[in-house]
Amino acid sequence: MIRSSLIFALMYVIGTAGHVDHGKSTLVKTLTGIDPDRWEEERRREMTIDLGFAWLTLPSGRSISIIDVPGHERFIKNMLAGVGGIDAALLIVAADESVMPQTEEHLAILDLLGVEHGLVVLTKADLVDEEWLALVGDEVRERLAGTSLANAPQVAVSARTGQGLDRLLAALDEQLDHTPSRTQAHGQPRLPIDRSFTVGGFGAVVTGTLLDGPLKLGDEVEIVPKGLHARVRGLQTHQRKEDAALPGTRVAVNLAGVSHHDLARGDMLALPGRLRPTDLLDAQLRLVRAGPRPLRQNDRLDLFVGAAETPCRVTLLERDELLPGETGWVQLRLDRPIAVARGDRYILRQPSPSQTIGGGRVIDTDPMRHRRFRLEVTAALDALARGQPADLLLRALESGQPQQWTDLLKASGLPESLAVDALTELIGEEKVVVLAKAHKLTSWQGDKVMESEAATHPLTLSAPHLVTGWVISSKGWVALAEKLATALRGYHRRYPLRMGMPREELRSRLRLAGEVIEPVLATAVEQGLVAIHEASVRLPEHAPAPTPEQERIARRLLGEFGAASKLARLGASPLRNFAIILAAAANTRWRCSSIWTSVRLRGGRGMPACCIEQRR
Ligand SMILES: Nc1nc2c(ncn2[C@@H]2O[C@H](COP(=O)(O)OP(=O)(O)O)[C@@H](O)[C@H]2O)c(=O)[nH]1
Ligand SMILES: [Mg+2]
Repeated sequence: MIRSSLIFALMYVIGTAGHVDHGKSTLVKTLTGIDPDRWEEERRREMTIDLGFAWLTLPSGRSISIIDVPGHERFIKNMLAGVGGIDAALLIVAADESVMPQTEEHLAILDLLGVEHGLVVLTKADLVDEEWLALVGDEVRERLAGTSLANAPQVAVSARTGQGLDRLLAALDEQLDHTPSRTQAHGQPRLPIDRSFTVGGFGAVVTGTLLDGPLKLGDEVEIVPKGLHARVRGLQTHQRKEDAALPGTRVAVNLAGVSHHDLARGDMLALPGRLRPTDLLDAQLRLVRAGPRPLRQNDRLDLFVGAAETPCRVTLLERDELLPGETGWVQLRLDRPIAVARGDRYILRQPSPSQTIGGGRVIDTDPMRHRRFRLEVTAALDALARGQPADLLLRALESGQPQQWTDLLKASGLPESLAVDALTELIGEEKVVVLAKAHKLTSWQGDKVMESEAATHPLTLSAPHLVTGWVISSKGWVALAEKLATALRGYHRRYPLRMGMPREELRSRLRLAGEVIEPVLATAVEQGLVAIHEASVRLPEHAPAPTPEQERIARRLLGEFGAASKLARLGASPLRNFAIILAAAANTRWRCSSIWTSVRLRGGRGMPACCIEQRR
């Protein structure tokens, strides 16, 4: 039966961590009834080699997945493939042995991955007395100080006697009350594949912790970096069929159109074309405090990110060497392209002797090859680390707009390629408007030309197009357009006989810089907000006409000159023009010096005319 996954529930993925033989797998089996040691060899050797998966419902009704990891240092790669997508950790320390090397290494990894939620579980409590247990608790607390798990509560349990198990579940529930769920993420789904196998009659199945967005039955997907295409034929979470899987949950995906022989741990399942593989990364790197040695320029290390791993070389961008505990900007040059996204956490290990060196956050997945010791490079990375490129760009824009693209680029501190991508994204989301090119205005003579020019507005962005361009946030544009309309409306009310407001007057009224009024007007024309006639700007619906008051004055003047009856014979149109001229004279700034009731021009028909002078 297909359960509707629209029934919304927050889900969490919990990972175990800790030294080999400290009771991780036993605890998972005791809590869930599921033996996480799946392989015959694991059961025979009583040792976890690969990742194990189990699930349970907490007292609160919350559903959690548990990833059980191997503790033995030889299998740390498998541990890293599973720990990438967890929300919280159970750091497991056997009460009879206390902190051991892989307790430390797993803790360092959780810290580098930024896992802030979790519990310390002191297992095998049945083997020690209270006093000893307290000593172990103190030692663990000391080791946790300064790490992301510094505030993790401790619970003592025994899988053998059942002691503390209820308290453990309650404490976990309480931790998750404060742990953000990723279930509601609405980005593009991606699944770092941690297992691939075949199920008789169904074909390829891959599993992983789904990230960033929901995956649906029938979705077309791509396997990155291999470039294989497939279709989602089946979805399961906790062995239940679903028609959609939510991010932040463990998912098994049955794929049509691809063989499981072509798939492996470390591949990424994503929507087609959404994730480009990369072999060059910009990243923030922190070295573990207890690291073995300084990191030097061009050192060779192993990179672990998501479920993927590859050898790489490290370019230290601002230092000659980085000491244990220090943080710096690096560029990672990968031996093989992998699928990775901005913001992903990663781990670096040295191959021999095998040891975790450091890790951090990926900042740019499509950087240029940087030269070292460049201030502009590290400044751009600093900016990127502070936020998403689109947010940074919008923030920089809103600090003063409209802004010329080249200035905005500088103000945002972003590398150009990222900034152009961010701008394209913002335009797509209708959050930013690129103002039309000003030069169009000069060629505009009348409304017809304006319309045809408007149709040539560039639909695609390129950096050269932007170089001289002006940009404004959509909010800023709406406000500016409103000010523009208000200014024109007021002007038309005061001077109904004038064609429009002089551009220069409008510019100073709107407090715009000299060079920006033209692009603003060009855009307003394109959007049909204003029309332009020579040097004046008007609302499109405005046509010069006397007010009733002006009409009245004009008629009175005509009457006073005793010409009304004669003029009337010239027809409505000239009379109206003449009335307008007279009415203009009635305005404060002008006066009529002489009026001719009929002027014959080059032998044409008689026209009413007058001479208007500015008042002194
Ligand atoms: N006395 C006692 N032994 C335990 C307890 N939990 C696990 N063990 C034993 O410790 C050994 C290692 O356990 P296991 O779960 O495989 O450790 P892992 O390597 O951390 O997964 C096994 O022989 C377990 O039976 C416990 O609470 N009390
Ligand atoms: Mg185990």
